[in-house]
Amino acid sequence: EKVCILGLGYIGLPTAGLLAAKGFSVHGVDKNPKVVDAVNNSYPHIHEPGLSNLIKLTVQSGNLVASLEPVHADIFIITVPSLITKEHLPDITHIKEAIHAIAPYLIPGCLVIIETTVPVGTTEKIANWLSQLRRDLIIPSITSTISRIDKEKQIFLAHCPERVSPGRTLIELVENSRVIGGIDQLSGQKAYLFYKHFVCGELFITNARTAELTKLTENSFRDVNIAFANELSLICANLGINVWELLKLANSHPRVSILDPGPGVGGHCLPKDSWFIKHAAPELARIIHTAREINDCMPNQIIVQIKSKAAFFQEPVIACLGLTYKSNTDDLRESPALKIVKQLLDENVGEILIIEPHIDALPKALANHDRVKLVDLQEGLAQANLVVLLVAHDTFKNIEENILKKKVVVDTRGMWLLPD
Ligand code: SAJ
Repeated sequence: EKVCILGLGYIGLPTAGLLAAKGFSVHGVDKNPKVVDAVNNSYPHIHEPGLSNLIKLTVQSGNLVASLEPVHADIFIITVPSLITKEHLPDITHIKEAIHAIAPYLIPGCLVIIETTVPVGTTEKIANWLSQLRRDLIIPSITSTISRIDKEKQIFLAHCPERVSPGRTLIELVENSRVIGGIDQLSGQKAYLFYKHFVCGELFITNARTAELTKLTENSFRDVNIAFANELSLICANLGINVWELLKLANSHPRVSILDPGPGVGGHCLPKDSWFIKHAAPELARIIHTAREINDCMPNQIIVQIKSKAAFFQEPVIACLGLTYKSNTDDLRESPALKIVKQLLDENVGEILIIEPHIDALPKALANHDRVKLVDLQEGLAQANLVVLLVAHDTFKNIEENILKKKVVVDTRGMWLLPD
């Protein structure tokens, strides 16, 4: 079977490689010519364990080809990003563009799958767009009953949100269970049969709206739980209690499982998805909204802490350990650590030494500042008087205690401050 995947990013490219390795003929589409060239030259533009080899093998075997335009296929998978505006409103422009791009290539019997996390009601919207773009085809809707003749012109549509954690993408694409939301029953079943080829986790079939809200709920659950931990960290700071000890003790209860506080919640997904729920039910999504506000204010809370410690020194030299949005990745999307560093530089708090073993150059957002340098761990620790841990990369675990004892430390991840 031929699969056409739109959007060769964090989800699309690994999925393309995996399907090509399973024997599907995969045509990957991206509007960025650099991405297309990189894939066709067997050189993936994103870092993910195992991805480089997979792309090399599948491109060389001829099963994976990338281009700027879609082709006719049996299955279309949309993995372009959904976005959020500055006003926290959902923006599904890229999805609309992708649907317009595939419309001319749809053939009767083909299946369109939306893997992107989307606001509730988007799959229905897509069904409407498709029916307007292709009046010669029958696009099912929840209410439609399709006559026998029409069945020959029918296509299928389902939402099957991705669930992978960057850094474990190739494992989780196969092992995680998945929720499939068909726009109608037959579409759900068609998508089920497709995912059965490569997913060994369970496959649950439901309707499109439920699948959409399920995905948003998963990420929002995490956002709310982290906000609870962050709120506790602020309460603890106020009461002179070590939050890491508190959480270790509270989590020893069999029915308590609080996540870790930190400098804020980043990445492309968690913050955006909570806002999608808020947008769908503004009056009702109260905890979800408050949680967002708490997590969003964390970088500022950390900046206040850093500034109060930097004030001990006439010439603060601040080693910032980690710049990525979470540990053991090179991913800088919506990183709270990056936000904090940028703010420290804008406010001229001191000289900043960045220690980020997962990148080899400072990102553009910091490039205009002259009081910031990317250094290695040893140099950073030697020169700094204030050490700020922003990301819990494994490489930071083994820093000797007697080195840290000589420094003023802000540990936003509890890596060093957890009592034995
Ligand atoms: N974070 C904390 N404390 C914690 C856990 C995370 O502060 O205890 C922070 C991280 O440092 C990071 C942010 O939250 O800044 C998000 O990290 P994450 O590991 O919670 O999530 P993501 O964004 O890498 O991936 C999430 C996952 N969703 C869930 O775990 C419910 C993943 O399965 C989804 O596929 C992904 O979003 C997505 O693409 O939607």
